[in-house]
Amino acid sequence: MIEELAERLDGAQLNAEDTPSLADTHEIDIDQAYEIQQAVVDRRLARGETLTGVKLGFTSEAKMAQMGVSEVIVGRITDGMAHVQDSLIDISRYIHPKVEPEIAYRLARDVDGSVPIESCVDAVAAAVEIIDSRYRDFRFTYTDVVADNTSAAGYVIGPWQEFGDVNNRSVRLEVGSAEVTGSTSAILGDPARALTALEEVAKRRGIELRAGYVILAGAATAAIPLTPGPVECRIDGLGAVSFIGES
Ligand code: 0L1
Ligand code: MG
Repeated sequence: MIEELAERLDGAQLNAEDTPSLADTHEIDIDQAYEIQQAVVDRRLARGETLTGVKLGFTSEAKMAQMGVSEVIVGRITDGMAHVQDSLIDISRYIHPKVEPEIAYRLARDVDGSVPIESCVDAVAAAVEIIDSRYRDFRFTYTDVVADNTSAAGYVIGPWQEFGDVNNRSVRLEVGSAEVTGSTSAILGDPARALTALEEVAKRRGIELRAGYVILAGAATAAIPLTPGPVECRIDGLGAVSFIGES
């Protein structure tokens, strides 16, 4: 079942075609969901992609309450998802992409539990995450979204800054004429808490946190649809990150 469902999710991503919720036809527990995620990621790696980091989801109280869970979810990001700042991004490769303003951290050393995770981080940046659930109409259960690598699809990182406190910073994300604003404190009350939450889940799920990895700490606002045209995310004190979506 694990490989069959991973194949289905991987095919949905490759063909940019949605698929029904796995929960419609399968009973999957959270352990199996992370196994499916691993099998999905393994397919990307087998095609030559490389792991570049990890991402967190469900980092706002509102989203946890909506999903009826009390734990963040963790997915994997690869170089195949990475886009360069100010580049043109072909959004036709996605099914129904949305964007989220995020804080990105960079690991300078492996996280092995010997020192606090904060001391493994050397840089922080404004980032935009592109999420693209492989499920029809973004309709999924908690285990569905874990299996689907937490909707990971793309990301753009702004200029790296020296690691420091980035809580209570205002956030603005613009996609054409659509705009959403918020604060970095929406990420678990302080984005630094995403680091400890990540370490705990990663340890339990056997997810490695390696030197050089990017950590996408979670959304600071609700996601908004990614449409063709300019996208810019600005975070107070961290500057801006932007790209242009083209269809
Ligand atoms: O990165 C995220 O916060 C999204 C997690 C998955 C849920 C979704 O696709 O909305
Ligand atoms: Mg996100």
